[in-house]
Amino acid sequence: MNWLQLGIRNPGNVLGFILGVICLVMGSAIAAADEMGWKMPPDPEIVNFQRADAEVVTQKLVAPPFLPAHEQVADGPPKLVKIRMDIVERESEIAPGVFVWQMAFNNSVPGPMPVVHQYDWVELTLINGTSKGAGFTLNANSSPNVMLHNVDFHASTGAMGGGNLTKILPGQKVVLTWRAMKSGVFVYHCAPGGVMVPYHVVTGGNGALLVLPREGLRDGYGDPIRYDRAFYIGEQDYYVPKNPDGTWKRSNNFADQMGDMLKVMDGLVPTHVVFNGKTGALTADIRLEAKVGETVLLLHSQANYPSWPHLIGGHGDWVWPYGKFNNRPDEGLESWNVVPGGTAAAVHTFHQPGLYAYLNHNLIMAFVKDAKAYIHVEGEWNDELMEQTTPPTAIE
Ligand SMILES: [Cu+2]
Repeated sequence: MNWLQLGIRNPGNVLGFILGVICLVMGSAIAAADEMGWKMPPDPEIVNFQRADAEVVTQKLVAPPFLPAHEQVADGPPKLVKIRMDIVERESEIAPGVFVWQMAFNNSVPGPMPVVHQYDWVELTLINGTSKGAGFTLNANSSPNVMLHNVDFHASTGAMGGGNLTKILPGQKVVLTWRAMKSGVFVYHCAPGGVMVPYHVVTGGNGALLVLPREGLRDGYGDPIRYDRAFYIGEQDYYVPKNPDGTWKRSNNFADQMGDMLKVMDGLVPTHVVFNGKTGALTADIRLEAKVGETVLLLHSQANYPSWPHLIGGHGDWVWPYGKFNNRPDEGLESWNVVPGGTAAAVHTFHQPGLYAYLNHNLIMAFVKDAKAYIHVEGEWNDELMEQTTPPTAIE
């Protein structure tokens, strides 16, 4: 007896069978569309595009928390993006009365965030010192550089992330060209070798680079995400030595500071943890703003220590906990991870006006130290989302 004969004897069976087959086909079709629609297979024409054919553009880097002007979706085939970073050794007051000799890419801690698209090339000119056209003014108390520096790009592919190919002495420059094969936000940092690696990193020698997918960001359904603003938060742990009388120790230059700082680093407990180089950088010095209805992309890096970001009063609507956009983002998170030597990316669309704090939800890091930023949001309050339906009154 075949299924047709079975159906003739019992028409209900045939209907059930056909419905079952339709459901099975539709179910697998939906699953296939879902998978194909989310993971974008690389386009061989783009992957095999040659560097010699790439349009050459120069990107003017800016100091964080801001990003250089950029397209969210790549226009045309891969480009070669020229950037320049000057390394500055400088003394900076990271908290009232607390001074650290920093190594700062482009005179900024964290260093600037270059923005490229996946499969673009980055052509970096790295300068140990400052020369004409640097685009920034040095601190009054900066002195000429005394140490060797370089850069290791976590976004790059090749030995030491380019660290061996970029080692330069004070007064030297070098050019490194590499291709951005992975999308995401990636740490870069100075890595001269041995204990110099953590020393240069915890004195500010780090930043992050954004590699956008060519088609732009996608949410968990595969639909495009377009942000109205993007902020780069670079979290920094410091290990400042003290004098015998308990006051913070101050040194003469970047080399002179190292011995005592390494002893504090050996204890693994930071004396200071801040966003963007110094206490109050993103709560007082720089005012971050947004409007109700705007989507904000928050990019967070920590080159040496874990962090656990949280947006008070909002959420990570979509979060890439490792900051890598070819992984489907998590939805509606309250707090998430930044691993040492890593990043996280999150988007939030603001629905209410007010003051929002984006902070490390290890609250000691946020409030005893200063790992926090404020975002001032303007717009109309929505009572449906929140309302004080009874004001404070005396207990009866
Ligand atoms: Cu260095």
